[in-house]
Amino acid sequence: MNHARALRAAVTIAVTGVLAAGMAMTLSTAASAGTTLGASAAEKGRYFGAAVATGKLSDNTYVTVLNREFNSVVAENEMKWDATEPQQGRFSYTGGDRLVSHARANGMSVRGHTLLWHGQQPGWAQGMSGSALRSAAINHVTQVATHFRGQIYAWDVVNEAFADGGGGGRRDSNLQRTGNDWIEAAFRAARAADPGAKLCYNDYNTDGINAKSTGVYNMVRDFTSRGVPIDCVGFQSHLGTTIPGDYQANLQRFADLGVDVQITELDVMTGGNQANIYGTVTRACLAVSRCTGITVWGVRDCDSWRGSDNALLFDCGGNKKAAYTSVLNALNAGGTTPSPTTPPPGPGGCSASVSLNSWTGGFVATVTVTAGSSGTNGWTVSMTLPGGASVTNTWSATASGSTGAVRFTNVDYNGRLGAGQVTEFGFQGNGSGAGLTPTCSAS
Ligand code: 9MR
Repeated sequence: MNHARALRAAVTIAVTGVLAAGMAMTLSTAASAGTTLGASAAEKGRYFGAAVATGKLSDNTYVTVLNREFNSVVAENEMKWDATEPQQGRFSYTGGDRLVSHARANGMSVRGHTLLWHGQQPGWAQGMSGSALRSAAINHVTQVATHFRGQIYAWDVVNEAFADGGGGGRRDSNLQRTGNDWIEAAFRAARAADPGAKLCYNDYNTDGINAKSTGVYNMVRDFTSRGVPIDCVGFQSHLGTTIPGDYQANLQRFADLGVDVQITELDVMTGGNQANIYGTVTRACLAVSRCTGITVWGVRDCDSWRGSDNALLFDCGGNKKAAYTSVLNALNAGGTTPSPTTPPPGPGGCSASVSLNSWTGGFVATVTVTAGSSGTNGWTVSMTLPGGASVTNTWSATASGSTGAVRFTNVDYNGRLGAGQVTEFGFQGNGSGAGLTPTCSAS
């Protein structure tokens, strides 16, 4: 039992003092279970997100379910190349910015999807090749990641670059034909543009151990061994009526390479197994300590690209399906390993954790603030920098001091957090950030 549950258990026992102790414990267990996907995932140090079509943000049922249940969002289409750079060098961020402000206003984190992909390229890029395409692609990565700098938890830097079938090799595309190193060039450009974002490779049909996922695995192993910046791998998990028996083992083998893993586009064919498969995916993520969160690819069945598959957690009226209950029960079950990067919130107050991207002479710290069971009106994170280290630049927080004991206070848009909600800020420093231990206090 974590602190929040212990506190609630104590409160429940106090108010039900006339009941037998066993009865009181039964009640307290039920009361301590999270009641929304986001809050329950946050209790396990993870996020639970949905892909959003910003055009639906004016649909009341849609927004009610989205805001109640999810604490992370990703743009279903609005941050893709055709949307963000419809003409070469002319950038358009209307939809992406709208999603980011919705997320900020509601204490949600944002996944960025996607900087480079063979799909949904603008016409002008589809017609390009060679070094002209390479420089246009890298410029796209730099411009878009710079625009959203500090606001994205994790970017799908490259999407779906591996071929289906047995070879485990790259997919042919105009990007691939610019040279096999296009993926690492994209990751390096993304890191330079937004050093605080986690950088992911994202793909489908990689949900078990197979030739395609092994191809990705070999690339990630190569990148980490050569210092190419990669932090995470996304497993889309567009599933049919079965789930690979080695789904969890596959996540674990990537985590063992030293990267985070995320379930990024989950949806499951309707049918007898749907609820079970959703539960199995959720349990697999909870069992892998570096699995930091799950995103479903839409809110209601009728919002899904899969049409009549009825592949999501809510029916078209916004009602919870059996699959929803299966996910929630899995999130609320005990005995799982918390993610190292986002600890569960304590009772009341807030908690904070830090992840570092370091190089010789400098570092970027990304700090995750998680509200406790009472939520926050504002927060302050304190930490002591090692000797010789100093803060040079801060985003999504205000720093007081730059050396020694430094305090970071929320800015206007990220101070108010609901119970279990998560926000991030970051700072860049000179020197070493090794051993930073943040403490959080809430107001
Ligand atoms: O859900 C997206 C749909 O609205 C678009 O029409 C489609 C176009 O390619 O892309 C869908 O999202 C895809 C995602 O970006 C990458 N993985 C597969 C998703 C489903 O096709």
